[in-house]
Amino acid sequence: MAIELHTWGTPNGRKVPILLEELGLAYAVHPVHLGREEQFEPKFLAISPNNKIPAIVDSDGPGGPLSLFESGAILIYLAEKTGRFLAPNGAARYKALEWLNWQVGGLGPMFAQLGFFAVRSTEKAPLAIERFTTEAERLIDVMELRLGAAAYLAGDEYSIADIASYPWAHAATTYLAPALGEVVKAKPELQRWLKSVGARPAVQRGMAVPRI
Ligand SMILES: N[C@@H](CCC(=O)N[C@@H](CS)C(=O)NCC(=O)O)C(=O)O
Repeated sequence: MAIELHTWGTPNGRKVPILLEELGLAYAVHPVHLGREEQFEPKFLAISPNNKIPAIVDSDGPGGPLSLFESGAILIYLAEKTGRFLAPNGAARYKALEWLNWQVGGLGPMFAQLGFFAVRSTEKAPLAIERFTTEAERLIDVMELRLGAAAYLAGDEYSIADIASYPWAHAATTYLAPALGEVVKAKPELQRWLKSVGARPAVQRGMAVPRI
């Protein structure tokens, strides 16, 4: 049976389809239109009580159907279900979890706040824009430093940490470009990584989900 994926076309929404594409798992997409507030509908809240995408339902879960929200939990679950993109033990596993948590707790929320204050809001709050621009630039510097020391975020291997971070790093060059300008262009290691991860066919297919 296919995995049911509830998502929308935002950076957080694209992490799970990228992994599903990488794994070649069958999945059915259920778009949750955020602009129409479908994330507050009772049938979605039943699987994602925090009213945020992404969420999945796997009818073939451990001991029966399993619903999950929070992209980090979903990526770990799918990686462990298939034994791919997350080392089963050892330092490589913890490095991947470290950078995955860095994305979920840092890169995602800070970039999202930057998008809200600097791009989407019609009212411009200078202090908030300055705060989140500085923080976004700091996180970009952290990523540049890490990718100068390792091919991928977790080390030598492409992992769920890269999958989680790619849609947000990509957003820094597209949706967030009005706020961040040429900042990413000046980071050669980040550019190398963006090119290499973005060239993967599964990443390209996942980034196009959901098709509306
Ligand atoms: N920590 C969550 C963040 C998810 C998230 O922020 N999703 C946003 C879209 S990018 C959302 O569903 N927003 C709807 C809302 O807040 O009402 C994750 O990684 O899954």
